[in-house]
Amino acid sequence: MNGWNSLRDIIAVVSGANSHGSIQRPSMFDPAGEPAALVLDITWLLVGICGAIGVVVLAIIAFSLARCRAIPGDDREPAQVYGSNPIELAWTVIPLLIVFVLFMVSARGIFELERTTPPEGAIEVTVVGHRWWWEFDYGDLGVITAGELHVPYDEGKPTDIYLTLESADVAHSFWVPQLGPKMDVIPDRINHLWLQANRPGTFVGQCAEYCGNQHANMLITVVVEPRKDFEKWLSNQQRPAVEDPSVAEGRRLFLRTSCINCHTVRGTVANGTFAPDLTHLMSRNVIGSGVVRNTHDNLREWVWDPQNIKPGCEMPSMKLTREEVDLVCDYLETLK
Ligand code: HEC
Ligand SMILES: [Cu+2]
Repeated sequence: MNGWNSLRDIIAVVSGANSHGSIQRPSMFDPAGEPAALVLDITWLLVGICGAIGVVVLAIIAFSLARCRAIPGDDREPAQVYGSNPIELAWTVIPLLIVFVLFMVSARGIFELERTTPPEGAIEVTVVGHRWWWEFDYGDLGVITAGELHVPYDEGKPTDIYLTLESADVAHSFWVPQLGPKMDVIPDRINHLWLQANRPGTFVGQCAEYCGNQHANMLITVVVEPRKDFEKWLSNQQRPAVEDPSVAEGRRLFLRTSCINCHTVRGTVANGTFAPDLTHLMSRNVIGSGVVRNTHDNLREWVWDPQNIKPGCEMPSMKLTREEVDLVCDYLETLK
C-alpha cells in the first residue's frame, strides 16, 4: 500500500500536481539560487583546505613510516631536532592563519545568509514545525497549508522567499538543500531564513534535526510555479471548503467527531489548529508529510488507523467503523 520505491518516486508524486514539476535532485551540490550557491562555495573551500591539510599530514606519516622504521640489529636513535624556533613558529602561525581564514569565510557567509529583513519583493511565509509535519501560514493572504509551500516564479527573475520559523513543540530544522542553508526551528524563539529559487520546479527537503520517532517523515515540498499558476492555486486555497450535498452524511459525521478539535476545515465548526488544515486536503499529493500518496485507499487506511502508517504520530486511531471511515473519507475527498 505505502512503500515508496525511491526518493525519485516521492519527488515524481509530489511534483505531479503542477505540469512544470520538473524533477529536482534534492542535493546541495545542485543549488538553485544565491543562498544555496554561497553555502556550496563555502563547503568547497572548507573541504579544499581541510583536504589539503589531510594530504600533508598523511604524507608526513607515510614519510616517517618509510624513513624512521626500526632496523633489526640497529638500535641507534634517529636524529632529533630540539628547540628549533623557526619550526615551532611555523607550526603555531600556519594553523592560526588557517583557522583565521576559515573563521572569516564562515562569518562572512553567515552574515550574508542570515538576513534580518526580507529582500525586496520576497514572498513572506511563516513556517511552524510540528511533530511531524510542517505548517505554512501565508499571513494576510489568508492561507494555511501543510507540507506544501507554493511560491510564484516570474520568468527570468529569481524568487526570493523569506521565512519566519517557529516551533509548536520541539526543536526541528528546516532544510531544502537546493534553495538555501538549514535553519533551526526552536520553541519560543523566532528564526528567519532566506531562500531563493532561480527556476521553476518542485524542490524537496526534510527536517534536519532529530525530533522524535517520525523525524524522517517530515517532508517539505516547495512548488516554484509560474505566477499565473500560483495565483490560481492561491485563489483556490483562499476559498472556504467545498460543500457538496452528496456527502452531507460524511460531513455531519466528521463534524460530530473529535476530528474537529485538532483539524480545521474553513467554513465549518472544525477549527482545531493542532493538526494539518484539511480545507483543501485534496490539493495535496501526499498525506502524513509524505509518508504515503494521497489516494482513495491510503486516505481510508489513514483515518482507520494512522498508527499503522506512521507509528507514533500525533493522530490517534479514531475507532470509527469501516463504514464510518468510508463516509468521512467520501466527504474529505470533496475538499479540493
Ligand atoms: C488528537 C488530534 C487529532 C484528531 C482527533 C484527529 N487528527 Fe487527523 N491528524 C492529526 C495530526 C497531528 C496529523 C498529522 C500527522 C503527521 O503527519 O504526522 C493528522 C493528519 C490527518 C490527515 C492527513 C493530512 C495531511 O495533509 O497529511 C487526515 C486526512 C486526517 N488527519 C483526518 C482526520 C480525521 C478524519 C479525523 C477524525 C476521524 C482526525 N483526523 C482526527 C491529529 C488529529
Ligand atoms: Cu522535525
